[in-house]
Amino acid sequence: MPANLPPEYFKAEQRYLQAKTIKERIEATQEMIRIAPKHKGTEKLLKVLKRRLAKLRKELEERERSRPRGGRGTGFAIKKEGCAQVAIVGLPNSGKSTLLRMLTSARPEVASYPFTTRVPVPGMMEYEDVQIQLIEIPAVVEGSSLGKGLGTQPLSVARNADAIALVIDASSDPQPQLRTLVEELEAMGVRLNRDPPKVSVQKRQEGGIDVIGANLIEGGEEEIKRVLRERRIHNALVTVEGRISIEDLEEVLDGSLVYRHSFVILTKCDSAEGEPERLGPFPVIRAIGPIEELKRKIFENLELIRVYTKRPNEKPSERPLVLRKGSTILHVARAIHRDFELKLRSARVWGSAQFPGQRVPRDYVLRDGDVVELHL
Ligand SMILES: Nc1nc2c(ncn2[C@@H]2O[C@H](COP(=O)(O)OP(=O)(O)OP(=O)(O)O)[C@@H](O)[C@H]2O)c(=O)[nH]1
Ligand SMILES: [Mg+2]
Repeated sequence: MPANLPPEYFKAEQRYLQAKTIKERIEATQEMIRIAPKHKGTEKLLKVLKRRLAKLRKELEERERSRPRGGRGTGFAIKKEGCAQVAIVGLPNSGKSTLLRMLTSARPEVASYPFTTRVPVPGMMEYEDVQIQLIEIPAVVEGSSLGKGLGTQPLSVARNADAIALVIDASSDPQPQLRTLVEELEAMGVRLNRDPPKVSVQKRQEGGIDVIGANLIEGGEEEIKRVLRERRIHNALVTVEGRISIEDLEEVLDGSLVYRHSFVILTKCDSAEGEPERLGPFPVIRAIGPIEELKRKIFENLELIRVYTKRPNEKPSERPLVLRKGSTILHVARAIHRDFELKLRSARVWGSAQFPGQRVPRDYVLRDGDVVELHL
């Protein structure tokens, strides 16, 4: 425990220990994070507190979701429509509403003062034959995850979305804007463009704790067992498939993290020059030029594909199945009906195949626009 924590920190800790409700525990933890000095010596402490915060928020979210109707929900969640829900997240005045107006028929107010948009605003982006739901999230500022600005609710809507568009104003330095957005989302347990740690934990009735691939985790088998026992897990099979840290394992066990695909949309490009192609791990789309082109880039960056199914000697379906990039014939079968996966004998593909109607194996990876005929 670092020795240089101020007395108020311990008072907040006391409040945490005596808290009776999740909300009180969240508030006390936020207070502890706010008070703790930020330097190398407190890095670990802050990490633990932030993880605790994310876990408490998840508990609260789950409790509110399971509450019967008429109870006081967050009142903020937005029903998913279309084939993907994309949250538009940015600092105040970054041009989120302007973007939403360009891409959808939603009409949020645009104004030059901050926090014009105060509740999430959904709109449907129609691109060729698909519909993508965009939601403008009320502005995020440094400390939103601790309740500053419009608080944590907007960020929890973003957490629920399928993908996140980070809106960056090109007329000022992109890096600090990006840092704030990523840090606030991280504090809410949202990891952007990162793969989940390659570890699985299967609880079981007996047999103690077995670990496969213990050498891939720092501290090895002993550390893994300690972390599991701390959480009262005494019987489990742990499979580690890639190099991970003990913190990764703790996060998997706490189940408080979500992993989301994300990209940057640069706004106000009219008043800036030489914007980058990428910002760190994020591809960059410039919000300039023909709208249809902008929609295409957004669709491409969602890493989705459209697949049209057909029956023998018939025309392909008009509405596509929308699947993740990398999906195979088997995913198509599964998306149509669970039975199809078992009954599938062969398949033919038009589009990406070497010749039209080529027979392909079940693990054939499809591309956007492919036509698929399944034979059962
Ligand atoms: N020059 C220029 N100004 C823009 C552009 N997009 C938005 N603006 C201006 O930036 C200001 C804020 O735009 P909004 O679209 O309301 O921004 P917002 O991110 O929704 O703002 P909040 O909802 O308050 O967080 C307005 O004065 C807009 O006219 C752009 O592409 N170029
Ligand atoms: Mg707005």
